[in-house]
Amino acid sequence: MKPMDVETFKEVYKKRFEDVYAIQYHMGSTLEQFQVLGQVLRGYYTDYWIENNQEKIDNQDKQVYYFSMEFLPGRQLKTYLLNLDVYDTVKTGLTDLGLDFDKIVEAEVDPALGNGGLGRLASCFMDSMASTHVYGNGCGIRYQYGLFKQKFIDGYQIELPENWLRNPNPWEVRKESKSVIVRFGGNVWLEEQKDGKLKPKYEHTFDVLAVPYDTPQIGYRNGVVNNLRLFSAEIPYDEESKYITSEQRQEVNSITEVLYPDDSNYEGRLLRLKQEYFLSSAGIQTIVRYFKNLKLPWTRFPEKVAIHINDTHPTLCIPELMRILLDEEDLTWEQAWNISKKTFSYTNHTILQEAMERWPVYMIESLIPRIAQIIYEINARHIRNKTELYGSELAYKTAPIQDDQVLMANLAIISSHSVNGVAKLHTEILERYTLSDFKTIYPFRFNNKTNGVTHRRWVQLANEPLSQLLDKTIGEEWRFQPKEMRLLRSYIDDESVLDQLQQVKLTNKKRFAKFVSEQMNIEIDPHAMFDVQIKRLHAYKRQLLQVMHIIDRYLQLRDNPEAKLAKRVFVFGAKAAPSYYYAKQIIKLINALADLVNNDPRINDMIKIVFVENYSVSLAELIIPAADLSEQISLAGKEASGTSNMKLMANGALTIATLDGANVEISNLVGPDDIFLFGMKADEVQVLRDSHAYNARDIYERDPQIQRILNSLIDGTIPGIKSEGIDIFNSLVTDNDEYFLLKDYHSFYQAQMKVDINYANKKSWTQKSLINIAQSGKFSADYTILRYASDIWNVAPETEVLQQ
Ligand code: 26Q
Repeated sequence: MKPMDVETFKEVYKKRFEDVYAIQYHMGSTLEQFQVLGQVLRGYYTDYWIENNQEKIDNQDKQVYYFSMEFLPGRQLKTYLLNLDVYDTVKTGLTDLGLDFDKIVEAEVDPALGNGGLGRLASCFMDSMASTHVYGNGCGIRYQYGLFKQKFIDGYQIELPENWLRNPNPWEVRKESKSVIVRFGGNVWLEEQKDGKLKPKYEHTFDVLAVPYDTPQIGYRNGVVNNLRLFSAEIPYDEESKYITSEQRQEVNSITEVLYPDDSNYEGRLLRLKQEYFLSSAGIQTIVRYFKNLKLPWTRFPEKVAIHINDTHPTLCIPELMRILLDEEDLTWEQAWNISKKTFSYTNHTILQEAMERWPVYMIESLIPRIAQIIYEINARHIRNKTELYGSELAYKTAPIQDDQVLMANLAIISSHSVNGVAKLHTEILERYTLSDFKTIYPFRFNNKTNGVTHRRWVQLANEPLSQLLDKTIGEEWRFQPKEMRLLRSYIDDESVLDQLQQVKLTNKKRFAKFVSEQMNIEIDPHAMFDVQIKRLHAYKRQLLQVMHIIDRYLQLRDNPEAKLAKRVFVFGAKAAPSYYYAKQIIKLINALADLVNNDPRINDMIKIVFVENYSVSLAELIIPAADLSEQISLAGKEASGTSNMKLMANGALTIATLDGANVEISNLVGPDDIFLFGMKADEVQVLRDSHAYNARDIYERDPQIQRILNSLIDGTIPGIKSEGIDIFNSLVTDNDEYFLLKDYHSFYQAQMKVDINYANKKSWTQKSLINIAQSGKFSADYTILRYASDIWNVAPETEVLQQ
């Protein structure tokens, strides 16, 4: 990498500051200081970026395009500094100049262009692709407003707009000259050409300009700079655009105005469909333009391009590529179909039926008529071919069009060469149940790719004290090769290392405690156990199960302040979809319980509840290193993978978990002594549900412990709640407890008591924590990406530094 020394950096920084703001650098605001640092850094990395873009054209290496409606990158500054190997130089330089490095870092906005797991995964993958030499290009939407800002008012969630682009974003580059037109609506018909071929003709279409904004994705000290391309919808600036009405102007702008805030509940809104086609069409046109520059025959397209679709949201990429190949490039259906199938691959992220995308045919027909025709043709051919081979029942059951709806998963599966789940258990459930009909027809199409997380962001940057301890103890190789963290295992009986590990945790807990004190006015004891559940609020994730456990402890402590229970701080971070009424009631319940518990002198500060407002990537970076216990308590069979489980593990938290998603793999890696398992297994849940024998009211009536907890929801014990208590009570008792909380409660409670006992023994707890850290390297997204690269995308990165 290019050298940069502290003195040169300081000179360049000062000069740039004065040029831009015409004041001395120390007179600037933190935001101005950040902006200038951004510019200086950009000046430093653009050479690499240009070089990489040129190499891409010269070498003609196969490109991967990762399409996702969501990216959740978090702040970029520290990642750039780390990966460019100038972190210490810049930090020292700024400190020498009398500036506050940490404050400058915090001045960057955290782009919230995603809801949760799926978006964050996309960003971990962008980081890992660059770091493992995979030529990966992210394709997404530059929403003007990201996921809403969450506020609590009187304990209720209020949503405020997240205007993340208020200040200039120093990393993005607007590439107006690379814009493309996306066509909506109008009429389309096929007209015979002179050569006898049919060509579609369009009239009265509504044209939107897709303007790309590029952000570099810099690899870890390897000179690779990939690209994240986000498209923004604008009015085309030709002569005719002068006559556009203000309604039309508004219609264009609305396409990329705001991210849909639902993460596990599909709602068939026209605007969402517009967003999906907008991304698909803009991205595919860009790829086609790139490929045409290579001047190769179309049959070689799949050799040069792999297109991955992150869940079904960008599935319209498939008929869009077909459209271009058929209509604009004059390929036959068979040629186009073969090329498409070899090019596309699809990841499924959910088993929840309510999250599956189904678009009414009439919507697709009126919004994108030519695409509708292509989907009809895919459907007709599928039924014809598969009926011949497997009979009509299977053919119809797997068809993309059913009951006048387009089932996006079906379309994605039949048109791709690879379908993967995101954890072993999840893939098994897909193959055996959810998608078993497809498994019959395409037995080799399915594969598993367990999710991963980037250790650069989640350990190296978020947890500097731990990173230093690792360097000192096992050397620095783990930074390139996260599996090397396993070397830590041999220090399991090293008192000094265990002591230092405890110190690291304490340091991180103090940092979080300071934040909680300053921002929330709650004093928490850094020696208490920090028990953390951070994820979207959803019934299947069972935040309510943890609430039941807290109420249980609270009531016990109120009866007997001397009860033998560990002192705990319960940390929650969770946003609810604005329309998800039940989830919002649970938020109110947690806040009301926090009010009660945090201020009740009778329990001697043995419990504190900290529900952080507006949970985000940046807050995760603060909370995760401070966690002792990681709550992964979804109903078995519902959480596709989970990724906070991996991040928490890597930071030395112990996991309390059901055997769901990637928890199964965590459990296998650490062994039964170093994880707290409880609850029904996925197959037991299935059996119980199918038997229709579950009776929650019965449990409530017979079980005094559960009865007491649930009664506290309706008898005034928690003064802050109103109708919420009754509704939540009813969801469990009257509506038969859809997610089996009452069934799993005792097992959960037992596991929590075991946690208490284990926590009392500091040394053995720290040993368990050490094992968790040591084993977490296996979940590096670098390895996940290498498996996508070799098994799905068929690209062979230069991996001299990274072995799987
Ligand atoms: C779909 C249609 C209309 C509007 C919104 C949506 C939509 C948006 C986001 C549907 C789903 C999502 C997000 C899903 C998600 O985050 N799933 C999580 O993905 C993680 C990464 O694989 C897994 O670890 C989690 O288990 C899974 O819940």
